[in-house]
Amino acid sequence: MRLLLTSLAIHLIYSQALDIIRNNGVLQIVNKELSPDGFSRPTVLAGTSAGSATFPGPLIQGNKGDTFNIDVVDSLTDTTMNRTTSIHWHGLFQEHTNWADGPSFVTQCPIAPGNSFLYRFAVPDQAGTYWYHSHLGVQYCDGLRGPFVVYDPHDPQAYMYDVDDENTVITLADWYHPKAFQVLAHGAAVSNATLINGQGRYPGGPDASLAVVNVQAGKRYRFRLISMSCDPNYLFSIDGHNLTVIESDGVSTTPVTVNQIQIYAAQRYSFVLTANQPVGNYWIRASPNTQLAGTPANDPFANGINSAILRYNGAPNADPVTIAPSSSGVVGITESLIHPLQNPGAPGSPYPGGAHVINMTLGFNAGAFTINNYSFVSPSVPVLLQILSGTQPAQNLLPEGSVFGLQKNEVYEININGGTAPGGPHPFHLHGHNFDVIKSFDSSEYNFKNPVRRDTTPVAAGETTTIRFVTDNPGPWFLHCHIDFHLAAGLAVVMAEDVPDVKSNNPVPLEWDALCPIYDNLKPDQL
Ligand SMILES: [Cu+2]
Repeated sequence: MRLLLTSLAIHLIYSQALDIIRNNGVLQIVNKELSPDGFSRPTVLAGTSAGSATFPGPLIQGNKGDTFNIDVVDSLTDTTMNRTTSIHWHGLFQEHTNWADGPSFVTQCPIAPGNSFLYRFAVPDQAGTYWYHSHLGVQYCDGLRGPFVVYDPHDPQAYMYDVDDENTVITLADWYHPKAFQVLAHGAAVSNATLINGQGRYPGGPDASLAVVNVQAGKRYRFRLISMSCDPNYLFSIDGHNLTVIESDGVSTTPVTVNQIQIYAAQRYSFVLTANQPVGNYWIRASPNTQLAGTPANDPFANGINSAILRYNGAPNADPVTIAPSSSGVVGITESLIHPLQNPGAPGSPYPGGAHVINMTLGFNAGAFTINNYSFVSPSVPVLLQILSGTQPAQNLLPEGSVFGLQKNEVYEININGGTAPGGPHPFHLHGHNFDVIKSFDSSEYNFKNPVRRDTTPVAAGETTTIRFVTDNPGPWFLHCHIDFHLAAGLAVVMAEDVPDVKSNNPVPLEWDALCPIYDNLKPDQL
């Protein structure tokens, strides 16, 4: 009996298997006390059932070509945080289902507590690493974030790896001890802990257990690295191992081998790691650009902070004693090194301005971020509902100054200059599309031939980032900084794409029509 209990306890401690939703399932959104770093706090979480809600949320998975049915059930009760919610499926195009994209007040009214909403969408032509998160206020910083992987049964790079499953997903997240609205009110955010696969430690805190990623010597692993960050970017590395990048944000890339990956909020990379080192334990490191509150000077990894463990089968159950590559030995990834494996090349003509040009400049004024001098404030009627109700042309859509009308089947070139906005680089994310980054934030070179193709790219102060995409997906699509505290402070616009065809292209379900009337009748303590 004693033996049985011991093995059970070990199982409970070391079993970190993610809950999995295969294509169809329920996502229960609940409040729960959680102490992933040894500090207990109230959170907002997703689970396949109310009792099993976790951080991060369940892994949603399926194959290229599949349809997904995710029933989001709002069971939130904590009146000190938002009780309404909505979920965005980051990186998925939502062709013909703009209504299922998720951002509150852009494509839907929030889901009310005690209610549910079925997100139903197809993924006909995408495969790779994605994630989902709340798209209401700063709710995802309180915990509502999870991984979403679309597998390609005919992956052209399958020959490069042996293992690709739920155990090869690596999530990075910033974790805060105060609630997100308190962090937001404080101004510049400094996280308390870095969680890798939902586990971590904070400076001065207890020795909470760290995430362990298991490998077997000789095998090749496709790790899917997801930044679920609300703010910091991370320098990610695994001691003693090279990382061969083969995907950026759901786009297969020609392989490029590095030993460190700088990953910005909401970005994803797949990398192949060959377990070719002596059997042992190796530090996995994720150092945030803004160090954790209380981090010892010059040691961002003291006592296992910002760390997890890569453990070979047969290695002792012990902390690694490995050393990070010296700064001179770092081989990092930049966007100039990343090229799409299939159909490379930007749309439009191969010179700056060889497309419909839109210029945007970021700014900051009286505590709010601005784009071309307008700070985004959520309209009371979602942009999609405004369009379906007949509001045209695009310049009549609210919020005033924050909606850009785009004509259909054209190539657009967006120049985003970081201007004087503080807190950068700002990782800009466009919903409904991938884009080609013909000029990255950290380079003066243009690339029209094979630029990185992705859905989130940084914009730095005083520098211009230039992206291109084709307007083949009618709908209002959010374009915003993915530092969630900056989005909440107005760093966003809406691209109203092909407004005349939005209605016929995006038939909405009756349940979508019901969201706003229900939401508009909520009492203050239900919002
Ligand atoms: Cu930002």
